Amino acid sequence: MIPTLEKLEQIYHRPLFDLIHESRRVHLEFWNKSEVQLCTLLSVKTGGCSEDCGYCAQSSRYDTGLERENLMTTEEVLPIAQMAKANGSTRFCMGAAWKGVRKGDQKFEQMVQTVRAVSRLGMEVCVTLGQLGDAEAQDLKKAGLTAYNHNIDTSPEHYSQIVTTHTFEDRISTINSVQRAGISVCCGGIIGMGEALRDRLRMLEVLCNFDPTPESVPINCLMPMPGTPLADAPAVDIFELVRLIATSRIVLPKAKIRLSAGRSLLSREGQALCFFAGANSIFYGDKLLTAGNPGVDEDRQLLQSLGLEAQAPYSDQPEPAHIH
Ligand code: SAM
Ligand code: DTB
Ligand code: SF4
Repeated sequence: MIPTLEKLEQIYHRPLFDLIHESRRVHLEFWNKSEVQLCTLLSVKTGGCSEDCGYCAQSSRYDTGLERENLMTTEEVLPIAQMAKANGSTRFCMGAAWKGVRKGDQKFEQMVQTVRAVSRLGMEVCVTLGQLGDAEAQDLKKAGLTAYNHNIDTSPEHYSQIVTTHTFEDRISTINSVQRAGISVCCGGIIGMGEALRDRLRMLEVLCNFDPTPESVPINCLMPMPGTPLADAPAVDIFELVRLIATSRIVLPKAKIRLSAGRSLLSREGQALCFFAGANSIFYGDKLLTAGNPGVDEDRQLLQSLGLEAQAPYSDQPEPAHIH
Protein backbone atom coordinates (compact mmCIF):
# COMPACT_ATOMS: atom_id res chain seq x y z
CA MET A 1 0.00 0.00 0.00
CA ILE A 2 1.26 3.48 -0.86
CA PRO A 3 2.03 5.33 2.40
CA THR A 4 0.33 8.62 3.16
CA LEU A 5 2.24 11.60 4.52
CA GLU A 6 0.81 10.84 7.98
CA LYS A 7 2.09 7.27 7.76
CA LEU A 8 5.53 8.50 6.69
CA GLU A 9 5.58 10.86 9.66
CA GLN A 10 4.66 8.01 11.98
CA ILE A 11 7.45 5.82 10.65
CA TYR A 12 10.02 8.61 10.71
CA HIS A 13 9.31 9.62 14.30
CA ARG A 14 9.64 6.18 15.87
CA PRO A 15 12.44 5.94 18.43
CA LEU A 16 15.63 5.77 16.35
CA PHE A 17 16.58 2.21 17.26
CA ASP A 18 13.06 0.92 16.57
CA LEU A 19 13.12 2.68 13.22
CA ILE A 20 16.47 1.18 12.26
CA HIS A 21 15.43 -2.22 13.55
CA GLU A 22 12.49 -2.18 11.16
CA SER A 23 14.47 -0.83 8.20
CA ARG A 24 17.13 -3.51 8.79
CA ARG A 25 14.41 -6.17 8.79
CA VAL A 26 13.14 -4.91 5.42
CA HIS A 27 16.69 -4.67 4.10
CA LEU A 28 17.44 -8.29 5.01
CA GLU A 29 14.25 -9.43 3.34
CA PHE A 30 14.91 -7.70 0.01
CA TRP A 31 18.67 -7.33 -0.33
CA ASN A 32 21.96 -9.12 0.15
CA LYS A 33 23.06 -7.66 3.48
CA SER A 34 26.75 -7.39 2.53
CA GLU A 35 26.42 -5.76 -0.88
CA VAL A 36 26.86 -2.12 -1.76
CA GLN A 37 26.62 -0.94 -5.34
CA LEU A 38 29.59 1.16 -6.37
CA CYS A 39 28.79 3.79 -9.01
CA THR A 40 31.31 6.02 -10.70
CA LEU A 41 30.25 9.52 -11.65
CA LEU A 42 31.71 11.49 -14.51
CA SER A 43 30.81 15.01 -15.51
CA VAL A 44 30.86 14.79 -19.31
CA LYS A 45 29.82 18.43 -19.80
CA THR A 46 30.61 20.81 -17.00
CA GLY A 47 29.23 24.23 -16.07
CA GLY A 48 27.56 26.94 -18.12
CA CYS A 49 24.04 25.66 -17.42
CA SER A 50 21.11 28.00 -18.19
CA GLU A 51 19.12 26.86 -15.11
CA ASP A 52 19.15 28.57 -11.73
CA CYS A 53 19.09 25.61 -9.30
CA GLY A 54 20.15 27.28 -6.05
CA TYR A 55 22.43 24.45 -4.95
CA CYS A 56 24.35 23.97 -8.17
CA ALA A 57 27.91 25.05 -8.91
CA GLN A 58 27.24 24.51 -12.62
CA SER A 59 24.58 27.19 -13.09
CA SER A 60 25.83 30.08 -15.22
CA ARG A 61 23.76 32.43 -13.02
CA TYR A 62 26.21 32.24 -10.14
CA ASP A 63 29.85 33.13 -9.92
CA THR A 64 31.17 29.86 -8.56
CA GLY A 65 34.65 29.97 -10.10
CA LEU A 66 33.99 26.69 -11.89
CA GLU A 67 35.80 26.12 -15.17
CA ARG A 68 33.45 25.17 -18.01
CA GLU A 69 34.22 22.10 -20.07
CA ASN A 70 32.69 21.08 -23.39
CA LEU A 71 31.01 17.74 -23.99
CA MET A 72 33.51 14.90 -23.84
CA THR A 73 33.77 12.59 -26.83
CA THR A 74 33.09 8.86 -26.68
CA GLU A 75 36.83 8.26 -27.13
CA GLU A 76 37.57 10.41 -24.08
CA VAL A 77 34.93 8.78 -21.91
CA LEU A 78 35.60 5.11 -22.69
CA PRO A 79 38.99 4.72 -20.98
CA ILE A 80 37.58 6.39 -17.86
CA ALA A 81 34.67 3.92 -17.81
CA GLN A 82 37.11 1.04 -18.30
CA MET A 83 39.19 2.25 -15.39
CA ALA A 84 36.07 2.55 -13.22
CA LYS A 85 35.18 -1.04 -14.08
CA ALA A 86 38.69 -2.21 -13.22
CA ASN A 87 38.35 -0.43 -9.86
CA GLY A 88 35.21 -2.40 -9.02
CA SER A 89 32.47 0.01 -10.09
CA THR A 90 29.52 -1.65 -11.74
CA ARG A 91 27.53 1.41 -12.70
CA PHE A 92 28.83 4.32 -14.71
CA CYS A 93 26.83 7.51 -14.40
CA MET A 94 27.46 10.45 -16.72
CA GLY A 95 26.16 13.91 -15.90
CA ALA A 96 25.76 16.89 -18.21
CA ALA A 97 25.02 20.45 -17.13
CA TRP A 98 22.16 20.96 -19.56
CA LYS A 99 18.60 22.15 -19.20
CA GLY A 100 17.69 19.21 -21.40
CA VAL A 101 18.34 17.32 -24.62
CA ARG A 102 16.67 17.06 -28.03
CA LYS A 103 16.79 14.31 -30.64
CA GLY A 104 18.68 15.40 -33.75
CA ASP A 105 20.98 17.71 -31.77
CA GLN A 106 24.56 16.74 -32.42
CA LYS A 107 25.31 16.75 -28.68
CA PHE A 108 22.48 14.40 -27.88
CA GLU A 109 23.47 12.02 -30.68
CA GLN A 110 27.03 12.02 -29.32
CA MET A 111 25.71 11.08 -25.87
CA VAL A 112 23.68 8.23 -27.37
CA GLN A 113 26.85 6.92 -28.98
CA THR A 114 28.73 7.15 -25.68
CA VAL A 115 25.95 5.30 -23.84
CA ARG A 116 26.14 2.52 -26.45
CA ALA A 117 29.90 2.23 -26.07
CA VAL A 118 29.85 2.15 -22.24
CA SER A 119 27.01 -0.34 -22.10
CA ARG A 120 29.08 -2.72 -24.28
CA LEU A 121 31.65 -2.83 -21.48
CA GLY A 122 29.09 -4.77 -19.44
CA MET A 123 28.62 -1.94 -16.96
CA GLU A 124 25.26 -0.57 -15.96
CA VAL A 125 24.94 2.85 -17.60
CA CYS A 126 23.12 5.83 -16.19
CA VAL A 127 22.96 9.38 -17.51
CA THR A 128 21.58 12.62 -16.18
CA LEU A 129 21.11 15.09 -19.02
CA GLY A 130 18.21 17.22 -17.82
CA GLN A 131 14.78 17.29 -19.47
CA LEU A 132 13.83 14.93 -22.27
CA GLY A 133 10.74 13.56 -24.05
CA ASP A 134 9.59 10.19 -25.41
CA ALA A 135 11.75 10.23 -28.56
CA GLU A 136 14.99 10.89 -26.67
CA ALA A 137 14.16 8.30 -24.00
CA GLN A 138 13.48 5.66 -26.65
CA ASP A 139 16.83 6.32 -28.36
CA LEU A 140 18.69 6.06 -25.06
CA LYS A 141 16.90 2.83 -24.28
CA LYS A 142 17.92 1.37 -27.65
CA ALA A 143 21.51 2.37 -26.96
CA GLY A 144 21.49 0.19 -23.82
CA LEU A 145 20.85 2.76 -21.09
CA THR A 146 20.09 1.11 -17.74
CA ALA A 147 18.79 4.08 -15.80
CA TYR A 148 18.11 7.79 -16.13
CA ASN A 149 18.81 10.04 -13.16
CA HIS A 150 16.41 12.93 -12.77
CA ASN A 151 15.86 14.06 -9.21
CA ILE A 152 12.76 15.76 -7.89
CA ASP A 153 15.19 17.20 -5.32
CA THR A 154 12.61 18.38 -2.78
CA SER A 155 8.86 18.60 -2.21
CA PRO A 156 6.57 20.08 -4.88
CA GLU A 157 5.83 22.89 -2.42
CA HIS A 158 9.48 23.81 -1.79
CA TYR A 159 10.69 23.40 -5.38
CA SER A 160 10.10 27.00 -6.51
CA GLN A 161 12.22 28.26 -3.58
CA ILE A 162 15.16 26.41 -5.09
CA VAL A 163 14.63 26.64 -8.87
CA THR A 164 12.63 29.10 -10.97
CA THR A 165 13.72 28.26 -14.54
CA HIS A 166 11.73 25.02 -14.67
CA THR A 167 8.93 23.54 -12.60
CA PHE A 168 8.39 20.44 -10.50
CA GLU A 169 5.89 19.32 -13.16
CA ASP A 170 8.64 19.57 -15.82
CA ARG A 171 10.68 17.13 -13.73
CA ILE A 172 7.75 14.70 -13.49
CA SER A 173 7.11 14.93 -17.23
CA THR A 174 10.69 13.84 -18.00
CA ILE A 175 10.41 10.98 -15.52
CA ASN A 176 7.20 9.85 -17.22
CA SER A 177 8.95 9.72 -20.61
CA VAL A 178 11.79 7.69 -19.11
CA GLN A 179 9.31 5.22 -17.65
CA ARG A 180 7.33 4.93 -20.89
CA ALA A 181 10.57 3.97 -22.68
CA GLY A 182 11.13 1.17 -20.16
CA ILE A 183 14.25 2.71 -18.64
CA SER A 184 14.77 2.43 -14.87
CA VAL A 185 14.33 5.68 -13.02
CA CYS A 186 16.93 6.94 -10.58
CA CYS A 187 15.22 9.69 -8.66
CA GLY A 188 15.77 11.25 -5.28
CA GLY A 189 16.73 14.57 -3.82
CA ILE A 190 18.83 16.77 -1.64
CA ILE A 191 18.43 17.52 2.03
CA GLY A 192 19.83 20.60 3.74
CA MET A 193 18.35 23.26 1.44
CA GLY A 194 16.32 25.01 4.12
CA GLU A 195 13.37 22.66 3.69
CA ALA A 196 11.19 21.46 6.56
CA LEU A 197 10.93 17.81 7.58
CA ARG A 198 7.50 17.83 5.97
CA ASP A 199 9.15 18.65 2.60
CA ARG A 200 11.54 15.71 2.92
CA LEU A 201 8.68 13.35 3.63
CA ARG A 202 6.52 14.86 0.90
CA MET A 203 9.38 14.17 -1.49
CA LEU A 204 9.36 10.56 -0.32
CA GLU A 205 5.59 10.42 -0.73
CA VAL A 206 5.90 11.55 -4.36
CA LEU A 207 8.54 8.86 -5.01
CA CYS A 208 6.28 6.20 -3.47
CA ASN A 209 3.56 7.22 -5.92
CA PHE A 210 5.69 6.61 -9.02
CA ASP A 211 4.56 3.60 -11.02
CA PRO A 212 6.82 1.69 -10.97
CA THR A 213 8.67 3.08 -7.95
CA PRO A 214 12.23 4.26 -8.70
CA GLU A 215 14.90 1.63 -9.16
CA SER A 216 17.30 3.81 -7.21
CA VAL A 217 16.86 6.74 -4.88
CA PRO A 218 19.85 9.02 -4.38
CA ILE A 219 19.79 10.87 -1.09
CA ASN A 220 22.17 13.79 -1.39
CA CYS A 221 23.20 16.03 1.49
CA LEU A 222 23.74 19.50 0.17
CA MET A 223 27.38 20.18 -0.68
CA PRO A 224 27.36 23.95 -0.13
CA MET A 225 29.04 25.39 -3.22
CA PRO A 226 30.69 28.83 -2.92
CA GLY A 227 28.89 31.49 -4.95
CA THR A 228 25.50 29.70 -4.97
CA PRO A 229 22.52 31.03 -2.98
CA LEU A 230 22.86 28.01 -0.67
CA ALA A 231 26.58 28.44 -0.03
CA ASP A 232 26.04 29.13 3.68
CA ALA A 233 23.36 26.54 4.44
CA PRO A 234 24.04 24.68 7.69
CA ALA A 235 25.08 21.01 7.59
CA VAL A 236 22.47 18.27 7.88
CA ASP A 237 22.21 16.49 11.24
CA ILE A 238 23.41 12.90 10.93
CA PHE A 239 20.41 11.43 12.74
CA GLU A 240 18.03 13.27 10.41
CA LEU A 241 19.86 11.69 7.47
CA VAL A 242 19.78 8.23 9.07
CA ARG A 243 16.07 8.58 9.81
CA LEU A 244 15.33 9.57 6.22
CA ILE A 245 17.34 6.64 4.85
CA ALA A 246 15.64 4.18 7.19
CA THR A 247 12.19 5.54 6.32
CA SER A 248 13.02 5.32 2.60
CA ARG A 249 14.19 1.71 3.00
CA ILE A 250 10.92 0.78 4.71
CA VAL A 251 8.59 2.40 2.18
CA LEU A 252 10.67 1.70 -0.94
CA PRO A 253 11.95 -1.79 -0.13
CA LYS A 254 13.03 -2.64 -3.70
CA ALA A 255 14.90 0.59 -4.41
CA LYS A 256 18.61 0.93 -4.10
CA ILE A 257 19.04 3.74 -1.61
CA ARG A 258 22.11 5.66 -2.68
CA LEU A 259 24.05 7.58 -0.06
CA SER A 260 25.08 10.24 -2.54
CA ALA A 261 26.61 13.72 -2.29
CA GLY A 262 27.89 14.82 1.08
CA ARG A 263 29.66 11.67 2.25
CA SER A 264 32.89 13.63 2.57
CA LEU A 265 31.15 15.67 5.28
CA LEU A 266 30.19 12.55 7.26
CA SER A 267 32.29 10.52 9.69
CA ARG A 268 33.01 6.84 9.08
CA GLU A 269 30.66 6.01 11.95
CA GLY A 270 27.95 8.20 10.44
CA GLN A 271 28.27 6.42 7.10
CA ALA A 272 28.23 3.03 8.83
CA LEU A 273 24.94 3.97 10.45
CA CYS A 274 23.55 4.98 7.05
CA PHE A 275 24.45 1.56 5.62
CA PHE A 276 22.94 -0.17 8.61
CA ALA A 277 19.76 1.87 8.17
CA GLY A 278 19.40 0.65 4.57
CA ALA A 279 21.67 2.56 2.20
CA ASN A 280 23.17 0.11 -0.29
CA SER A 281 24.81 2.18 -2.97
CA ILE A 282 27.41 4.94 -3.13
CA PHE A 283 29.27 7.10 -5.58
CA TYR A 284 32.79 5.76 -5.66
CA GLY A 285 35.70 7.92 -6.80
CA ASP A 286 37.48 11.07 -5.63
CA LYS A 287 35.07 13.43 -7.32
CA LEU A 288 31.30 13.71 -7.71
CA LEU A 289 30.49 15.99 -10.65
CA THR A 290 32.35 19.05 -9.44
CA ALA A 291 32.47 18.53 -5.67
CA GLY A 292 34.70 16.26 -3.59
CA ASN A 293 33.97 12.71 -2.47
CA PRO A 294 35.97 10.42 -0.16
CA GLY A 295 38.96 8.84 -1.94
CA VAL A 296 38.79 5.35 -3.40
CA ASP A 297 41.29 3.98 -0.87
CA GLU A 298 39.36 5.48 2.02
CA ASP A 299 36.12 3.93 0.75
CA ARG A 300 37.73 0.54 0.19
CA GLN A 301 38.97 0.59 3.75
CA LEU A 302 35.60 1.66 5.10
CA LEU A 303 33.75 -1.12 3.25
CA GLN A 304 36.33 -3.65 4.32
CA SER A 305 36.14 -2.70 7.95
CA LEU A 306 32.36 -3.02 7.84
CA GLY A 307 32.49 -6.40 6.04
CA LEU A 308 30.71 -4.98 2.99
CA GLU A 309 31.50 -5.82 -0.62
CA ALA A 310 30.81 -4.47 -4.11
CA GLN A 311 27.62 -5.64 -5.80
CA ALA A 312 28.03 -7.37 -9.20
CA PRO A 313 26.56 -5.61 -12.27
CA TYR A 314 22.97 -6.43 -13.21
CA SER A 315 22.52 -8.54 -10.10
CA ASP A 316 19.07 -7.10 -9.52
CA GLN A 317 17.80 -6.35 -13.02
CA PRO A 318 18.01 -7.74 -16.57
CA GLU A 319 21.04 -6.94 -18.69
CA PRO A 320 20.29 -5.12 -21.99
CA ALA A 321 20.05 -7.68 -24.81
CA HIS A 322 22.39 -6.05 -27.31
CA ILE A 323 25.51 -6.64 -25.21
CA HIS A 324 25.51 -10.35 -25.96
N1 SAM B 1 21.30 19.00 -15.32
C1 SAM B 1 20.78 17.76 -14.94
C2 SAM B 1 19.66 17.88 -13.92
O1 SAM B 1 19.47 18.92 -13.34
O2 SAM B 1 18.97 16.89 -13.74
C3 SAM B 1 21.82 16.81 -14.39
C4 SAM B 1 22.92 17.26 -13.49
S1 SAM B 1 22.47 17.76 -11.83
C5 SAM B 1 24.02 18.33 -11.27
C6 SAM B 1 22.10 16.24 -10.99
C7 SAM B 1 21.72 16.28 -9.54
O3 SAM B 1 22.88 16.53 -8.74
C8 SAM B 1 20.76 17.34 -9.07
O4 SAM B 1 19.43 17.02 -9.35
C9 SAM B 1 21.01 17.36 -7.57
O5 SAM B 1 20.18 16.44 -6.93
C10 SAM B 1 22.46 16.93 -7.45
N2 SAM B 1 23.30 18.04 -6.99
C11 SAM B 1 23.77 19.06 -7.73
N3 SAM B 1 24.50 19.92 -6.97
C12 SAM B 1 24.47 19.44 -5.72
C13 SAM B 1 25.02 19.90 -4.47
N4 SAM B 1 25.71 21.02 -4.39
N5 SAM B 1 24.82 19.15 -3.38
C14 SAM B 1 24.10 18.01 -3.45
N6 SAM B 1 23.55 17.54 -4.58
C15 SAM B 1 23.72 18.24 -5.71
C1 DTB C 1 22.68 12.52 -7.72
O1 DTB C 1 21.59 12.44 -7.13
N1 DTB C 1 23.80 12.95 -7.17
C2 DTB C 1 24.86 12.99 -8.15
C3 DTB C 1 24.21 12.32 -9.38
N2 DTB C 1 22.86 12.18 -8.98
C4 DTB C 1 24.35 12.91 -10.72
C5 DTB C 1 25.41 14.35 -8.35
C6 DTB C 1 25.92 14.97 -7.08
C7 DTB C 1 26.51 16.29 -7.41
C8 DTB C 1 27.15 16.93 -6.22
C9 DTB C 1 27.66 18.29 -6.49
C10 DTB C 1 28.73 18.40 -7.51
O2 DTB C 1 29.54 17.49 -7.70
O3 DTB C 1 28.77 19.45 -8.15
FE1 SF4 D 1 21.81 22.87 -14.56
FE2 SF4 D 1 21.27 20.46 -13.52
FE3 SF4 D 1 22.83 22.23 -12.17
FE4 SF4 D 1 20.22 22.70 -12.42
S1 SF4 D 1 21.17 20.95 -11.33
S2 SF4 D 1 21.87 24.20 -12.76
S3 SF4 D 1 19.79 21.89 -14.45
S4 SF4 D 1 23.31 21.25 -14.10
